[in-house]
Amino acid sequence: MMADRHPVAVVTTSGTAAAELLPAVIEAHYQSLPLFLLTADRPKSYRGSGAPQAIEQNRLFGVYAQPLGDWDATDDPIEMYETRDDRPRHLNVCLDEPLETNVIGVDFHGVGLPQPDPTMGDKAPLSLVCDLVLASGMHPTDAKEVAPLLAKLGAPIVAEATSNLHGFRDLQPLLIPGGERALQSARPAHVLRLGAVPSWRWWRDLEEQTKIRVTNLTRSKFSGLARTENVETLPWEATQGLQLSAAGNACGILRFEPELEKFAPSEPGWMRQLTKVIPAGSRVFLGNSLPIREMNLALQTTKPGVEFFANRGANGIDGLVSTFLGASAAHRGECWLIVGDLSALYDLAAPWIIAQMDHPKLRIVIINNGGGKIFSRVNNLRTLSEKALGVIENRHSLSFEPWAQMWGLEYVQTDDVHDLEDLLQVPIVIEIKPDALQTETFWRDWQKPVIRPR
Ligand SMILES: Cc1ncc(C[n+]2csc(CCOP(=O)(O)OP(=O)(O)O)c2C)c(N)n1
Repeated sequence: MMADRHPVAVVTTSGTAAAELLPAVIEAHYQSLPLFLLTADRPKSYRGSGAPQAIEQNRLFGVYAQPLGDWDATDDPIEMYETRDDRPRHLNVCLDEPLETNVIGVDFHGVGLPQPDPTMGDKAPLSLVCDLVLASGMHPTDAKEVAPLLAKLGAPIVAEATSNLHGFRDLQPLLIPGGERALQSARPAHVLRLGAVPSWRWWRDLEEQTKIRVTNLTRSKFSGLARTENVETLPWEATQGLQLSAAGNACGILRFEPELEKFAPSEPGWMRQLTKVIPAGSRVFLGNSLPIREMNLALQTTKPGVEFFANRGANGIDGLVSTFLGASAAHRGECWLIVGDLSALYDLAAPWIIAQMDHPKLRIVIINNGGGKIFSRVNNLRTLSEKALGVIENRHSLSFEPWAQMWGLEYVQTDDVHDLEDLLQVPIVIEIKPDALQTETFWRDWQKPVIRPR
């Protein structure tokens, strides 16, 4: 579903099995993905009686899924219709004994791809004058569609890895490295944001910068900003016929090339090293939390056909290994997950499906820094005692080797990226323990104050 934007049904038994879907539904809601939830339920007459596995399932997902019905055999058959809704939908089906398997209750044949908004074609082509492009969370096909427009525009682009723009040669001179640091010096008048809501702090601070005009072109309906003044949000279809022109020069943005070769064993250094060994045609799923930020910093260019995905709808650290496996299922090239240790620990049961997947090229890379190290970067927490910080980070010294063994997966722990070239054609868990001191030093140097352009 995430990989091709086709509707996908997830089918559950009743009770808390249905409730388990909530985090995934929330994520799909914020990513505007057509997840179809089909929950089996006990007979309606059991409700409120305390019968096993009988909970209040109708409209269980609240605002996060469009309710399609609370169906039972006394209702008319339901016919699914083509839809252009990019959102989760929920159908609850109550079943009673005797179970008749030949009764037609729901016909799913009509469920197709979300259709573009037909009214968009009637709209006049949109012209925008902007001087900075921010891009994140774009499906590779969307990135391909918009890349020629951006090349023609010639405005600087600050792009997260999931923008999938780094593989386009024409865009190389426009892609500004340095992420947050480069953005600190930017003085744009009009920002064009493409795709998902960016994770940069600079974006959050735009909230106060009401003079800076923001145009969002996104498949989700979220503007990503609470302010409404000087902010417009347009559907992705508006890219059809879009005419872009650049305003003035490069809005004062500076290029900051992180010297990651000097800091190869640090966390961002490892991201740079990984981009060099991940082969062409790979699908990469970035897991929370620092791997996403650090890859955004480290990525310069990708080999042909490398695609990036991430769960940045609600930023949950749960279900990431499962999401990666789902996104990998239909991809025949190599599939790489790069995920934090705590995030991996939140989804330890995920590999059960690997045995059913028949996918020899799964690479699960765990960046094991001994806990949720994102919290050691939060300024407000720096004054806490080591003990309190240890609790917040959930510090640990666990190894993922027994986990790999439990699921019958190959395992390697390495501090040499060359070990990751030409990996065996079997699913493998790769544990990397970045150098903590080098990581600290890199961030200290990197965060030195920016010299503003005159
Ligand atoms: C389900 C859920 N619980 C808690 C959080 C809060 N949270 C955000 S990042 C993080 C730590 C992640 O640690 P890890 O995966 O090891 O990544 P690192 O910060 O070390 O890169 C936590 C607990 C969340 N986002 N989602």
